[in-house]
Amino acid sequence: MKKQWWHGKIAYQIYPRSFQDSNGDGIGDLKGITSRLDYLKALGIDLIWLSPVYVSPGVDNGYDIADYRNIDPKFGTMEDFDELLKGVHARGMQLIMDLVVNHCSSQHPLFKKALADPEGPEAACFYFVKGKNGLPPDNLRSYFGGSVWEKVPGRDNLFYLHYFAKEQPDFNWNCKALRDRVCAMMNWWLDEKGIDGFRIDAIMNVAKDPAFPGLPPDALGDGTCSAAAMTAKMACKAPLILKDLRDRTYGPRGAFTVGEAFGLNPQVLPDICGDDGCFSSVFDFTVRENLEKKPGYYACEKPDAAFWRRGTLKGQALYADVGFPAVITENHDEPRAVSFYLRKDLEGPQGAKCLAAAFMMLRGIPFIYQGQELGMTKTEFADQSEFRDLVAFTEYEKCLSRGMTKAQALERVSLHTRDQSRTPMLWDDSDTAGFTTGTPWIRLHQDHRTLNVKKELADPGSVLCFYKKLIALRKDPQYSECLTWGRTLALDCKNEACMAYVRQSAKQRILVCANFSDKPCALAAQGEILLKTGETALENGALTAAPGAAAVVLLS
Ligand code: TEU
Ligand code: CA
Repeated sequence: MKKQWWHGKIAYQIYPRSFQDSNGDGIGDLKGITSRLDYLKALGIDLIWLSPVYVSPGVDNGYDIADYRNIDPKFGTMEDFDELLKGVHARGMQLIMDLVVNHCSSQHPLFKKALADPEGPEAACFYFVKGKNGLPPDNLRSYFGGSVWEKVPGRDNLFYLHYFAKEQPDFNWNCKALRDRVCAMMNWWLDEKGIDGFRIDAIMNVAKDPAFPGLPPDALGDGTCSAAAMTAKMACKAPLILKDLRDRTYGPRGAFTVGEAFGLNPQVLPDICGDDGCFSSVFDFTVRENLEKKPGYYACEKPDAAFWRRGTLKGQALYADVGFPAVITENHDEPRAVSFYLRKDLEGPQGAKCLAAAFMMLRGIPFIYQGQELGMTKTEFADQSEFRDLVAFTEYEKCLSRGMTKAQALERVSLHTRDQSRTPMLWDDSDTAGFTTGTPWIRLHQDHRTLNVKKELADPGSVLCFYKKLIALRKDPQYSECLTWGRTLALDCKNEACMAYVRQSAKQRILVCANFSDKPCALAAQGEILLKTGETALENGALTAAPGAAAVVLLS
């Protein structure tokens, strides 16, 4: 595998709605982000991924785009964007935008024209398909629930396709005119605006079987099958489409791309993220995919640290000889990892630091999600009216229909909801956590008086300061070669909840051990502790770590 400039970067995801509000309307915005760039720089961030800020009706919080070349007024203006980009570059950082092109918004002018004339040229950019006697063409189920097919108003037997909400019609990537439009738009952002690359949303979904044959019903048991299964089935077809996209846009420009690519298999990986792959990198979702297979929140209890450990190490092995993954434990679709994966008694700063050590030393580009560096835990939603995500509402109903009580449904949705990671960033101990002077669009985390940037910056033992140390260690010229490119060798600790691995380069071996169990764990090791948290000891040829402790050891 060729070494690339992006391999040593530390990335940070900003969910603009929830990062920093600058005008008191309770919604985070671009000016707010610009005002916090020094914070990110001081943390050690090189690359910022901005979730969508384009013009959008906001059905899926910006992942439904109505105008790809303008900024939504709730986030500011194009001038605000230019300011932000200037500020990022002035600090030696880079900015990548979210590219959402599996689908657009039903309010996009192209789709409006298509809907008005389903036999016209614009309609060729989407999927308009005849049904079966007024019923949908096949049994595929949207990621957000219900059929992927929506009836065209005024027509008895014609449907359009949407893998996500019905307000997010899927583009037809077999249509040349559509591809030309997307490429022109991307090149405009790269060449005219000067952004540094893209995070590419839900991208494996572009490969579809145009015969729409349907698939065998899955575990939901209502005769439908998730669109995810179709995407997985079609995975090997995606590179044909995506290499063309690459060659016409970011490829020749040397821009960085990270694909959100669910449904990969080992056969397709080299084509997706190898040396001649479609993208610079892809997110490793090995942990997540095991959860996504479930037919709904109702069928999915809280996972544990052993589950996280197994999936993470499996992902490290999967990419080892193929490509350089982007590694995550949280994003705007996933709950806070400290609460989701760890035991109750580790659901706090100590557990957060232990998880940080295990995560930040992995092979790949770490993408830290806003608030993760504070050790943010689960937000307590008092009742269902506090949810904001469209998925939370459908999943709540699904829980009830499966016989859960309202209290059980609230608890289960609270565990999984995408709203968990979308509650406001906690900047200080004021009433609204320094996020806004108004009323936040979604409730604040209950611990904002004690869990916030201001407090953690002042406390050298905080989660935030520990993240800084981990980032600095990764970048330390003495160890960066090994921590960037070294292989990951999984170690067996005889304890499922203890994560241990060695990063190994030609010259060095660095051991990482993080104990998420309730018993001390011990490993044979000799050398020098580079960084640690909690109670650890390195003596008599062994490393011991108390529950919740972690250490990074330079092996001799
Ligand atoms: O997500 C793609 C995706 O398939 C899943 O993460 C899915 O949205 C989630 O598991 C449903 O509970 C991307 C974005 O990250 C997400 O925010 C968008 O909603 C989605 O695409 C549509 O653009
Ligand atoms: Ca605002």
